Amino acid sequence: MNTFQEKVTALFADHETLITKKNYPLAHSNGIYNRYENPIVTAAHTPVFWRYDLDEKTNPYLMERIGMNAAMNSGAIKWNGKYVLVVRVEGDDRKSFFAIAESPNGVDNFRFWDYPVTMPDDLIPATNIYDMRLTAHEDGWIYGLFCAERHDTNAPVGDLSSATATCAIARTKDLINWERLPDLKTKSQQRNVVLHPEFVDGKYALYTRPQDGFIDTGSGGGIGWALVDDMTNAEVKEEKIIDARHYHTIKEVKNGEGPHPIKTDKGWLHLAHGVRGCAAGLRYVLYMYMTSLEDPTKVIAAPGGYFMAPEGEERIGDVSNVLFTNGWIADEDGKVFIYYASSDTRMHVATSTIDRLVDYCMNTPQDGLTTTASVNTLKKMIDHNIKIMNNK
Ligand code: M1P
Repeated sequence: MNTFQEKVTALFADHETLITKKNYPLAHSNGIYNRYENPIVTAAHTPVFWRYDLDEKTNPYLMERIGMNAAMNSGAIKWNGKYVLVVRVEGDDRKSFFAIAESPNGVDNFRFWDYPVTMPDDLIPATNIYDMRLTAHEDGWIYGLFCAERHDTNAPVGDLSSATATCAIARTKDLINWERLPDLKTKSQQRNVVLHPEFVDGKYALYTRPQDGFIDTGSGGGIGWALVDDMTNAEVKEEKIIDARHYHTIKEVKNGEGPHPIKTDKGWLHLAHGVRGCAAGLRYVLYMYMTSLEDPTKVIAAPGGYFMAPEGEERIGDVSNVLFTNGWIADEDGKVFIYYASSDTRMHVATSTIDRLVDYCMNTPQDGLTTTASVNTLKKMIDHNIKIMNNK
């Protein structure tokens, strides 16, 4: 029989083995990006001392006292030379909180900081907060925009499920001390709101996602755009849809901006999620688009279909059939680390380059919105390729 101390030592050793496991790109790639063998952050990556009381007097059976259920939808930023994720950790109690995990290389060895983020409350405290998008804005602050969820006070008595979604705003200079600013004022509910990294016409620019209800976007037509004067009292007065939803596409039911777009010499590169309904429920996939440098509200490239969809183990989890992203990092050399969560359960990375992603956006055929259009697009490529194959 192992002693208490031996069991503690084994727990730490197993944890260390897990978080230091090397991660390699999968052999197969579609030429656009590389997936990796292992998830990069999971609930099991959270420190042992978050989950176990290590005192034999108060925990003689060495039981897990505070269970962690998931490590998912993470904001990302390169910080002091490290690849840093603001992970949405969800406890067994269904409450999400933010915690920072950093890696020296962006693909493995993600290690959580000792303490989770202490996020100050807004005037009306939220029940749950999640899905932070990080923006190092040209004003010098790092902003974190995230969803604040509260019980809907207008719900009928006994309805303990209806909730409201609001965009919460905080800012920091060191990722440790966060200043909470008032929640975004808008006419509708909002989730997936993202701050553009540059001023536009001297104002802060937001990607929004107006929604009629907590789940249903309803009349909210897609990803919106709004200019606000001041992030310390942000209010959306006018909002226009820049990336609309369409019938029978991967973003028929809803869509939402992922991380803030990356600036390239060809335009702003966007990563987003699109949702459609099917007999198995909602299916979340990732897609891309580009907007103009001169007018960031103008879409200049819209590759048809999805960029990434759940595969293998990614398909299964707390909310199955979901890929979601709210973080990516572009290195100086053009390498891009795409951080995505699968099925509201675990975090993964895929790597690509700015050049490849721009090529993907500019040269993938658009969705023609009908079968006839899709078949015509396919036939064009076949004609072209048959000519090439015959000339060999
Ligand atoms: O469960 C899938 C996702 O559902 C929501 O995304 P959206 O607002 O687009 O519907 C969010 O709750 C997100 O956290 C979650 O991953």
